[in-house]
Amino acid sequence: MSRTFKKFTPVVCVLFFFILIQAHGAPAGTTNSLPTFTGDFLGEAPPPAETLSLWYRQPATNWVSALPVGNGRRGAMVFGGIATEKLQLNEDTLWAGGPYDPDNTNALAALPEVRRLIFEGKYAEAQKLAGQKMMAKPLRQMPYETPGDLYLNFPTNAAVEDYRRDLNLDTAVASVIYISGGVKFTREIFSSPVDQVIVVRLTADKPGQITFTAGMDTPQKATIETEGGDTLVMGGTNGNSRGINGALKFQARARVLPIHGKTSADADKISVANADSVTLLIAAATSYKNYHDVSGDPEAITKKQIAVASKKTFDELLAAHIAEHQRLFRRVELNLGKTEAIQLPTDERIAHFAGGNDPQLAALYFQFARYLLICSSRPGGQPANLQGLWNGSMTPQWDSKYTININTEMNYWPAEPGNLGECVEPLTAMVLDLAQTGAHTAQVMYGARGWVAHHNTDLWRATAPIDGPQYGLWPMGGAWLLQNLWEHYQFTGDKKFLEKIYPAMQGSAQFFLDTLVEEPTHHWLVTCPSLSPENPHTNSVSLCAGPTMDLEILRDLFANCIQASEILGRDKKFRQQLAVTRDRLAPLQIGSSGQLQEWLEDWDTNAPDIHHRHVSHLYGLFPSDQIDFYTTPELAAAAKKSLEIRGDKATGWATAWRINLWARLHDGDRAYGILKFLLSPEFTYPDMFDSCPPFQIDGNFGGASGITEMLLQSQQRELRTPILRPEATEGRPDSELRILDLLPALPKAWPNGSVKGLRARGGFEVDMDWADGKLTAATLHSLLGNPCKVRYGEKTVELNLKTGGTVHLDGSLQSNPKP
Ligand code: FUC
Repeated sequence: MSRTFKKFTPVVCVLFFFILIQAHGAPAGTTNSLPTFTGDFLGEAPPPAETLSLWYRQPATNWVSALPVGNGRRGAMVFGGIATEKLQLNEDTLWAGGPYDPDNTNALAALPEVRRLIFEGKYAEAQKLAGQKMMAKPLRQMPYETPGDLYLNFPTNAAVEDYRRDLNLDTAVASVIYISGGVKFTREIFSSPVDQVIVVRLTADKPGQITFTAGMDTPQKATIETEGGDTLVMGGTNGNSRGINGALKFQARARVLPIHGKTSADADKISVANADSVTLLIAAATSYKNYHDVSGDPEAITKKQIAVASKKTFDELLAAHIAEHQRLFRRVELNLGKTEAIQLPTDERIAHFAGGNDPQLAALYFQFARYLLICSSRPGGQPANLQGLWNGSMTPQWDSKYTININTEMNYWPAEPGNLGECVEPLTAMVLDLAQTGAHTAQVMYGARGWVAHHNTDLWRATAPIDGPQYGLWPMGGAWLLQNLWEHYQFTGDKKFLEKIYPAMQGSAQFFLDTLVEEPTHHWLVTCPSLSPENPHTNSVSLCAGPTMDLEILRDLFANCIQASEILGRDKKFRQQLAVTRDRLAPLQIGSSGQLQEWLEDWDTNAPDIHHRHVSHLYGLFPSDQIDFYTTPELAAAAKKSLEIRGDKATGWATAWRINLWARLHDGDRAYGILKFLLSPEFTYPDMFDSCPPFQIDGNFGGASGITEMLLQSQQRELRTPILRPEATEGRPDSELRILDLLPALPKAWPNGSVKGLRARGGFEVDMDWADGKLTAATLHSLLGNPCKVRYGEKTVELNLKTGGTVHLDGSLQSNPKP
C-alpha cells in the first residue's frame, strides 16, 4: 500500500498556491500538524564543552532556528523537538524543471537598435525594447526544492529537564540532550561526506527507553511507503516550473536499525518500541547526472548507499565522518578572546552582540561560515546556492538559485583565505558547464564567439538574461565567476587547474572582444547594453553602456587571460589583441562629489537610490585589487567617498561586502562597526544564518571574508616585469612579488588574539599572534617557494623561502629562529 499524492483539482490547486505564497520568503519546512509538546521545560542545561558550538535551551520553533548539517550534497535542518524530531531534508540536485534552452532568438535583431537608443541617451526606450525582445524564455529560471521531511514522533508529555540542542562545528554533529521521566535521552545527527548518508542516532542512559514512530512528508509529486519492514521510501518526480516540465526522478530512503525492542511497519510509517538505541540512515538522490543528462537511477544510488552504510557500526560511521570534516575544518584556528558571554546560548549572544563584549561570537561566526562551506560545497556536488544547501520550500525566495551578479561570488570569498580551496571545485565545474551553455547564448543572442552568462543561473546552467532587463541584461556573470577561479590559482599556483579553466577564460574574453563597442564621446570601448547591478540611474531605468564594474571585471579578465596564456605558453596573438583592447577600455573616473563614478556619466549623486545595496563599482577595491590603499591613493579616497555616500547598512550580504571594503581601506574600527550590525538579530537569525532578509547564506560567507580581510591581505603585488607586455616571453615564470599585509585592519575591539592557518596569495600559510593591538609574532609557511614581502604597518621585509620552508618573525618582522 502507498500514500499517493492525489491529482490536483482546480480548488485544491488554488489552495496549494495560497499555501505556497504563505511560505514564500519564510521557508517553513513541509510537515504540518505534528504533535506538539505541552509539558514543562525545567532546569538550565550548561553550555557544551566545545566552545565552537551553536547551542540553545529550547527546540527550534521555526526554520531559521533549526540547525544545518550537510555533506556537500545531502543536508538536513534539525529542529530538536520533544514530541517530534523533524529533519527537513535537501538533496542538491533536486531542482524543478529539466534541461531547457531559454535563449531568445529575437535578441540578435534587436541588439543594434537597443545600442543605438542607449548611445542616444534614450535609456527608457532601450530598456523597453530589450524587455520585449532580449529576455529569456521563460523569463525566470528553475527553483531549488526540498524533497520533504523525515519526522520521528515520540510518546511523551512528561516534563523535560536540562534540555539542550547544539551544533558542534568541530565535529559537524548536531545533538539534542534532555532528561525526561528520569531518563537522559541523546540524539546525534550528522551528514557523512564519507558514506553519503545522514545518520541519526537515538540513545538513552537506561535500556528499553527508545520508542517512536518514523514517517515522511513531502510537497512533491511523490509516494511514501515502507519497504522490508525497516525502511521508509519517498519516491517521485520533481516539480514543473514556468512551463518547464519536471524531468527528474528522486528518491529518499530512511532505514531504521534498532538495538533490541520491537519494530513494526505499516503502509507509510515505521514504529519502534522499547529499543535500547536506534540508528537511522537516510539517503537521497535524483536522476540528475549533468545539465543535459537526467538518466541517473536514484533508487539504485540510495539503496546502495544505505546497504554499504548499514554494514558499518555507528561508531565507524561517526569516526570516518569526523576525520573527514576535521581534515578541512581544523586547518584554521581563530582566537579573538573569550568573555563570560560564552556561557550564554547562541540566540542570546546574537541579541547582545552589538552592545556587549563577546569577541568569541565573531570567531564563532567566522568558523560557522567555514563549516557551512564545507557542508554545502564539496567536490562532485553542486556549488553553494543562495541558501547553501538548505531550503525547506518549493518556492524559496529568488528560487534559492545562483545569483551571479554578487551572491554566488560572495559565497566563495572566504574559501581561499579560509584554507578551503577544495570547496571551490563545484563552482569550477559549474563555470565549465556555463562556458558550454553560454556559448549558445553568445551565438544566438549576440552573434558572438565565446560564451556569456548574465545575472543568474540554475541547475540547468541557463545563461540568458532573466527577470527583466533592468536586472538581467548584464553580460558579466560568467566573467566575474572566472575571477573566483583565478583566485584559486593565485592561492594555489596549481598549473593543472589553470590549464583546466583557461579555455573558459579565453572563451569569456573572446565574447567581449566580439561585443565591446566604442562609445561616441571618448571613443572608449564599453559593454552595451549593460547595467550597474540592479541600480537604476534614473527612475526604474538601469540599462546603460559601460558601467564601471563591467570595465573593472574586464580589466581583470583580460589581464588574467594574458598572464595565463603566458604561463601556459599559448595564444600569443590572442594575448596581444587582449592587451591592445584592454588599453582602450573606459577608465575609472572620479565624479563631482569626489566619489568613484558608478557609471560612464556622473549620475551618482542624482541617482534615485544613493544608498543602494549593491556597491558594484567598488569591485575594484574588493574583491579586485585595482584600487589600492597604497598604490592608488586617489582612487582609494574616491572609493571611500562612494562608500560613505552609500552608508553602512544594507541587506545582509551588502552589509557584509561593506566590511570587506572598509578592511581594504585599512579602517578596522569601521569594518568592525558594520560587523556589529551584521551579527545582530536584524541580519542574523537565531541559528546564525544570515538574513538578507530572508535567509541568504552569502552574508555568512561575506562576513567571514571580511574578518579575514581585517587580519590578513595579500592582493597587492609588485611586478618585477610588467604583466601586460604583448611581447612577453612564452612560459615565463611568475614575475610577481606578493605583499602580505599582516593585521591591516585590526579593530580596537580585538586587542589580543591569534590566528593559525590563513592562506595568502602566492602560496603561503600564515599564523599570527597579537597583544595590546600589536603584532607579537608571525609564522609563514611557504607552499610554493615564491618570494614575498611581509608588511606590518610601516615595516616591510622581503623573504625568499623554499617550498616547505617556514620563517618565524617577531613583532618588528625580525626573523626569530626560536619563537
Ligand atoms: C540580488 C540582490 C538581492 C538578492 C538577490 C538574490 O538580486 O540585489 O538583494 O540578494 O540577488
